[in-house]
Amino acid sequence: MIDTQLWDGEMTCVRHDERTGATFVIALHSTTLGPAAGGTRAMTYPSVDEAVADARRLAHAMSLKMAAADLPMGGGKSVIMLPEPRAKLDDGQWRDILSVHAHNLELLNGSYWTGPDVGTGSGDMDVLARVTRFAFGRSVTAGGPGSSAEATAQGVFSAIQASVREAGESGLDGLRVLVQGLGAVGSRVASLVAEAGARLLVTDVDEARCEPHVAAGARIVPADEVTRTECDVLAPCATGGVIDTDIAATLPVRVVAGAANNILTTDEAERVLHERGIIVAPDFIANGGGAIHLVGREVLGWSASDVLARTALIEKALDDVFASARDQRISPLRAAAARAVARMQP
Ligand code: NAD
Ligand code: PPY
Repeated sequence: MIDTQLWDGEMTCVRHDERTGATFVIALHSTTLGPAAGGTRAMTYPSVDEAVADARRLAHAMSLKMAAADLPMGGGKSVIMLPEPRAKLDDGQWRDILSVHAHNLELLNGSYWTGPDVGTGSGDMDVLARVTRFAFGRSVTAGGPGSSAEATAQGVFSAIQASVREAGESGLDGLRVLVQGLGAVGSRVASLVAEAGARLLVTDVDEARCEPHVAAGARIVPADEVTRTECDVLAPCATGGVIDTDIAATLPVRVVAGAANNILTTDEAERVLHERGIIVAPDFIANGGGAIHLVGREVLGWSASDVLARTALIEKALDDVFASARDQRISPLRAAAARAVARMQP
């Protein structure tokens, strides 16, 4: 049973496609600042309810992200609940799934624009864009701005720098930074923090992704020991939902700042971390570089260097959020959400 009570967003569309076996969920959280936008996540889920809940949580985060970055878009997200893991689908099945999704986008006629997310990439946006205009993030060869990973990683690095200063450090030199997930974003974040003098710890379920960093001096942490590993900064760059209330009570770190959306599972986890004096960079600000890249390049006509300049402002945005949280004696997450919501008023 889909819960209609516990979400303050505008609309959720759910479509099951018998032929491909995929279920499509498109959540439009807010269109106050502009058309809803947010990536398409394609993966398996235990149930449609969980796919809907994920789409709604992610769409909410997109509204906050757009408002926090001062971008003229609202928040939305698509989830494609796959019949089997992506790696088990053949190219034909995947093309059919994308073709249904392109039709969904056409039906929404610009109220929602998509882009890449977990399980989709620039090449998939190229496929969608053959049918619909409402896809951001096509590859450079297809005339698009290409991957947002570089901008996201730069923004996360800025967020880590602001957060360690808030924790009383002058910089990253000598600090232990654990990067969880060494994909498109995490591998770049790992390189940036290592270049800044941090002692790098890395983990990925795919151990081969750790190898280049280990060769450059990083230490591997087993994937299931991440939240028990003592370090100065934990940078979750794999999936969300890393820190629940129990983990928050014991997490042996000083700072949490990463790329994943919705790193904390509950408000209670946030309260516990705040009470313990752990600095948490709101993820909808820390990972805003991707949205700045996509909306900046595709809607606002920015160059790559405009995008980098805007992404660098994430550091100042977080300085302001931390200062306002201190003044009001609330957590940075609450201070950041209050600012974003204030910007979202019609
Ligand atoms: P990616 O798929 O390229 O990389 C994810 C990596 O995490 C992979 O190497 C995977 O093996 C690893 N991983 C998955 N589960 C893990 C686990 N439990 N423990 C350790 N490693 C695990 O994804 P990405 O583009 O690098 O994005 C990383 C995160 O940042 C995602 O949560 C994404 O939603 C978020 N994000 C990305 C962007 C962007 O521009 N790419 C923008 C905003 C937010
Ligand atoms: C995200 O940043 O979490 C995304 O979903 C990427 C995105 C950003 C803006 C428009 C479309 C996709």
